[in-house]
Amino acid sequence: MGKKSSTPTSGSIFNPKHYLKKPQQLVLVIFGFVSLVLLVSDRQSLTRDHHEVVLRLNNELKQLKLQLEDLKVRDKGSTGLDISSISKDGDDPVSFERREKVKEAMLHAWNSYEKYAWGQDELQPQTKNGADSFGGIGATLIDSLDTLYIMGLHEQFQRAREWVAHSLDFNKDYEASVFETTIRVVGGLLSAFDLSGDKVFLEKAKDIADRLLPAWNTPTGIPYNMINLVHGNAHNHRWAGVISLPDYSLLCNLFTECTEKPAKSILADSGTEQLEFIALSQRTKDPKYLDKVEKVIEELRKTLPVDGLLPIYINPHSGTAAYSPITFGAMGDSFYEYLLKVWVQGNKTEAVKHYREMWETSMKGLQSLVRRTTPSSFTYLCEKNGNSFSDKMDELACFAPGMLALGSKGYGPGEAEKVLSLAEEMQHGNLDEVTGKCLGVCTVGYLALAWTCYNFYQLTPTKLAGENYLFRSGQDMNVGTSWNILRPETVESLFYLWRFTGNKTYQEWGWNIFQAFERNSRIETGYVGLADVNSGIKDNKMQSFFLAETLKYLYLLFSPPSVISMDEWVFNTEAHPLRIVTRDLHQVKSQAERQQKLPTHFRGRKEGRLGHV
Ligand code: DMJ
Repeated sequence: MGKKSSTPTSGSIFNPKHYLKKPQQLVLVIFGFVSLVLLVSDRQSLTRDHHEVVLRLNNELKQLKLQLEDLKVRDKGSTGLDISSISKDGDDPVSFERREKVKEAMLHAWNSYEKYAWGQDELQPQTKNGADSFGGIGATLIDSLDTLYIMGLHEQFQRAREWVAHSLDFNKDYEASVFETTIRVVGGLLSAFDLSGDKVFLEKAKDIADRLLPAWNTPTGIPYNMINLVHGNAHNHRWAGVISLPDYSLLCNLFTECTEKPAKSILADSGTEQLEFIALSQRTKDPKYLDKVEKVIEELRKTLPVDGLLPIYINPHSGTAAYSPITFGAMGDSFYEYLLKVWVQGNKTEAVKHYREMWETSMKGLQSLVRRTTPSSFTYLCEKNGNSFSDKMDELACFAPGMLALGSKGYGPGEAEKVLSLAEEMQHGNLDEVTGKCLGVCTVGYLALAWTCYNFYQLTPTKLAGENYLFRSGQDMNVGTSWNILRPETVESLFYLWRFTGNKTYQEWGWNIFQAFERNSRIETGYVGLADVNSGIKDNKMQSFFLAETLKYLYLLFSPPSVISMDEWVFNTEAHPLRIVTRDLHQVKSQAERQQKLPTHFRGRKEGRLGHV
């Protein structure tokens, strides 16, 4: 078969000579060509217009959904929560007496703050003055608002409210930590708003959040962790991720190259703003806060390994993790906590299902870090760096038993028990009902994290826990860093475990810890930490989280479960309760799109598992 010639013949319509003979046809061709050009360009501009309309409608739809969510919040909380009218079913005289003691401790802490450090960030009780360690934005005052409200300390709450309304000024030329400012200040103000219904708290929350927002303007959307509250220029802690030795800031001062290498974003600092910013979008009806923080999770989800564990340093320019430790302690902890809590905050719907999936994946990773001591078989969580493990656990990681208890509700029966038993103490052997101590024959020992955390306290002379513990074969555990700065994580977990199991042993443990704080940390002018839990030497700082968290969780540990019900509230990582607001399915489309891009180990998992939640 011969090929057709591709050269135009003189009669062909592609040969220009053809049109010399038939000019009418040339006119027709030109007319056709011009029409075609007009049609194509018209279609392009139609598509563009259409795209803009779709974008606008999508935005309006988002705003309407947020208005709907806001109406739900208003419906429940416009007049605030009347704490005094909450049913006290299940209360008992011992618990009543104990929570009154905790309330008295809060009053002592608060009165000292009012007297010596009013409006400043933290009280220094020994020197009887204040310190502005967060830029001078009243961190202790804001962190305390909801605790005062929940304890029914109305006059104190009212005085604090007046200060927020008339004296709180965020216009400070200060390099603030995005994480600390979010969890303490945005969270504290939003919680005060949810509890009281007073709009002044919402306005102030919006003011500070707007100042923090530029921190998320990075190539990946993973935020820088520091920002100037006036100028909005953001950057990372200069020591973060540039060296991987224990005392980062000290070493960075010694080695000048620290400043020259680009610092990384910290996992916990970047993944612990979701609850607050989602809540803010719901309450202001402005999606911009939610958009920023959800983008971070989308980004981290792309690189989440099969075991769900991410190293503590992430490059905000590429989204990739830098070689650095994996831990449930400092700098890792609340990233995992928020994966679960955003799912709870959204009322466990389809729209937030991916958070639960990521959390479940990382809980598999958590189980790979579980170790036991010898000879007493205390359960602990080790840390990991590449392929090597280090037998160290921070007291900070003691939030994990509480998180496991909260998350156990979303599992099917078999898995729920397994996860809860990792959190709880196991009643093997002959135990004292009140103290949980072995009464002679305890052949199996104790197998769970909460028991270990409680023993972080019980094993020291002051009965207060050190900052971290080291585990050596044959020696169980020893205090590593020996200070105690009034941290809340263990009592936080005891609170969750008591709420979810009803086992009063957790109240006893909490009471013992409270008494140790009273004995060691209470002085005439407030509460201080200990520089050393072995000698009992005191420091000079009353941390704002002592009022926000430690005392609040202790108070709730001795209150009936109806006070801040877990069905209606979710606590941020600074113990500020935020109302649960059902997330609608408006995000399902983008979620489905995201699903396409996911590694296969995430696809098609657990369909239906969330069905029985
Ligand atoms: C608090 O600010 C928060 O609980 C945070 O998640 C961890 N550190 C302190 C308390 O120890």
